[in-house]
Order: sequence, then structure tokens, then C-alpha cells
Amino acid sequence: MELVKSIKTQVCIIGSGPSGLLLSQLLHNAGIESVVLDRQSRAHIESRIRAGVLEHGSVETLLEAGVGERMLSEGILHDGFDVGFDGERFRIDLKALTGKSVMIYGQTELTRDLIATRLDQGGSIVFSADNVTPSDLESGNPVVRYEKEGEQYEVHCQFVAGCDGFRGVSRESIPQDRRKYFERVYPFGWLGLLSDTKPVADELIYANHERGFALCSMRSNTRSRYYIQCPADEDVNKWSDDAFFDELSLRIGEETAAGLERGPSLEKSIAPLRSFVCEPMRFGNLFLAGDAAHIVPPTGAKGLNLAISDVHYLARAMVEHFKSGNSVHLDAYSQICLTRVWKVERFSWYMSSMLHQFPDHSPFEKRMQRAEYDYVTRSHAGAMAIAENYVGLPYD
Ligand code: FAS
Ligand code: PHB
Repeated sequence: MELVKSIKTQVCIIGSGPSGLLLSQLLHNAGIESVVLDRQSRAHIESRIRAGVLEHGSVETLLEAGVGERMLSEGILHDGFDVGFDGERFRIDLKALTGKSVMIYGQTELTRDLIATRLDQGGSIVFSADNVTPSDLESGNPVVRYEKEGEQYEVHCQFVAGCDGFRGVSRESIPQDRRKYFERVYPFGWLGLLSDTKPVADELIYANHERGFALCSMRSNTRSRYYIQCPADEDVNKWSDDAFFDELSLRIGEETAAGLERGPSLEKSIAPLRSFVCEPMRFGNLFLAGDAAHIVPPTGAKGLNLAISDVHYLARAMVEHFKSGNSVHLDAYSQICLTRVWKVERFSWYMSSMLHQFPDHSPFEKRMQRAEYDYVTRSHAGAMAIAENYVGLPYD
């Protein structure tokens, strides 16, 4: 008979991305134990290239968690960003409009900081955990089983946090008749390139050109991150670095492209664009957070930030429960998160709708896009609507 090793903890967290790691850190800071399980290796997780912009609330939450030191020293504060349309450009002055800035700091670096901090503080993260399977989620005593190096394990806990991303196991552990999905898949993707080159501009540029959307971003003053809209089924191997930079130059316009420094790609990949929400974000003692519960198109720079706000609410609710036995915020968790999630879904959909070329757009819809751009770049209220969402709506 195979011996199953039993582990006991207060919260079992499935997923060692930003959601799971930040939750584990916030719980630890409150003296609550957790075990984090991830099917990938540490090296794989720390090599992923994902988000680059942190909202004001995310910066505050990371500082509160005690993981913001390198972000403060290496991150770059941005007081605005440019939107462009057919060669025109307009700066959304975040600082003047909202009094707030955003922080440019790569998710890759943030994940490395979180893992290092958790392990330095004795955190339990099981990498390369196979066949992670949550069960007994409505029993009050959930169990999460997994295998590692041929050994079987059972994690006995009070709560399970499903932080395992869009293709994880947690969300699908909710019976089909107890969950509802809302989804929109966009008819294009983003081809992204990372290079050790000086960014083309001091701030981000989101541009809608008749050839397609382009985004000029960065990771530091010497590392650039660029994206161009591409067909959803595009083959990344079709794109040489030169072809990418040629296309980017066409979309950002001659004047801006004159300052574009080319360099070998460190990474090149295509991300699909979708809007997705699972309701509710709780089932029994399973709580979903981050991409496990929702996906936004990256046009609003919200995916990582929404994950952080979910975790802010979940940690607050779990700490309150364990410290005072009060479950008010736990019981309200799904509704509190979803109210914010849908507002962020709206903003990400809105920015994607205004800034991309849609193959099936009628001439009328193309005029609506231009009119939206003309409105937000010539109206204080219009620019404010973008600015207050981009720096991040206040946490409830
Ligand atoms: P994550 O997906 O980051 O982490 C989930 C973790 O769970 C992973 O480590 C995975 O290995 C693990 N896991 C999955 N299934 C498991 C299982 N069965 N058992 C155990 N572990 C399991 N957001 C932005 O704001 N801007 C961007 O530019 C941007 N670009 C992106 C590009 C790509 C290609 C992708 C996929 C996402 C991008 N995002 C972007 C969104 C991204 O940053 C997410 O919002 C963020 O990673 C969410 O973090 P988590 O919820 O922790 O999920
Ligand atoms: C990035 O730098 O990867 C990035 C920045 C802003 C976005 C999306 C991606 O909206």
C-alpha cells in the first residue's frame, strides 16, 4: 500500500504566480500558515515575461506586504502615457488629472521578489507538484492532493485559494451548475518583443494605426518591451526581429520611429486577447483569485493589478476570519471582487475597442473609434475617465 504523506496547514494555495505568492506573504505577515503548490519549476515561473505596469493600489499593497524594496529602487514612476491615432499623439497626464502615477516594474521581477521573500521567511512553496487535485470543497475540511517525485501527498486545510491562472485546476473544480462563465475572444493577438535597447520614448505609447495597434513599453531605461497587434493565429516564427521593428516603425509614425533603437530580441511571443469572468469567485471553502477567476485584454494594463486587488480582499477576509472568527468579508468576497472585476473588464474592453483594428468593423464603427479618440483627447472629463481607471480605481 502506498504511504500518503499528510500535511496540515490553514490555507492551501494552488499557484505560485503573483496571486498565490502575494496571498501567502500577506497571510504570513498576519501569522497565518499556508502551503503553495505549483506544477511548474521555480526556474520556469521566474522566466515568464508578462505584465509591466503597477497601479497605485498595487504599489501600496506590495509595500504593505513588505516586498516592495527592489520595486522602489529599480521601478520607474510614470506620470502619464500617450495614446495615438493615425499618426496623432496625445498625452494622458495621469498626475495632473488624478494626483497619482503608475510604477513600471516587470511582473518577472515582482515574482522573483515574492519567491525570494517567501523562502527567506520560511515559506512553503512546492514547485513541480503534479496532479494537484482539490476535493471536499464544501465539507469544511478541504483536501488538496498532489504528487512529487513519485510520492503522494495530502494537504489538509481550512481554505483553498485557487490562484492557478486561466488554465488551472481550481475553477474547473466548481461544478458546472454552480458557476457561470462570461467570455469575449478578440479576433487578434499581441506579438511581443523584449530587447536590451533604450526605450523609444520616456513613457508608454498606445497607438491605433490603420495597419494595427502598437504599444511601446519598457522594463527599465535600457530594456524595451514592444507589442504589435497580429492575427490571432499568427506564427511567431514568421517574424524576424527586423520585420517586427519595421512594422512597429510604420505603426508608431516616422517621427517617433526616428528614435527607435533596434536590438536582438531576448524574447518574442504571441499572447491571445480575451475578456473572461467566472461567477462566483467562491465555492464552499475554495476562493478564486487572479487569472483563475478572470482575464482582461492587456490594453488597459490590468491583469496583474486585478490579481493584486483580489488578493488584497482575500487576505483581509481570511485574516479577519482566523483572528476574530468573523466571516463577513469572506462571505462577501466574491461580490466585493466581482464589482471591481467588471469595472476593470469594462475599461480593458473599452481601451481594446478604441485602439485596435477590427477586421469586421464597418465604416461607421471605424468612425466611432476615431470619434472616441477625438472625445477623450479634447475633453477633460474624457481624459479623466481614462486616467482614473489607468492609475487604478480605489479599493472598496
Ligand atoms: P498566473 O497565471 O501568473 O500564475 C498561475 C500559476 O499557477 C502559474 O505559476 C502556474 O504554473 C500555476 N498552475 C497552473 N495550473 C496549475 C495546476 N493545475 N496545479 C498547480 N499549479 C498550477 N497583465 C498585464 O497587466 N499586462 C500584460 O502585459 C500582460 N501580459 C500577459 C501575457 C501573457 C502571455 C499572459 C498569459 C498574461 C499576461 N498578463 C498581463 C496577465 C498576467 O500578468 C496575469 O494577470 C497574472 O499573471 C495573474 O497572476 P496569477 O493570477 O498569479 O496567475
Ligand atoms: C508591458 O509592458 O508588458 C505592458 C504595458 C502596458 C500594457 C500591457 C503590457 O497595457
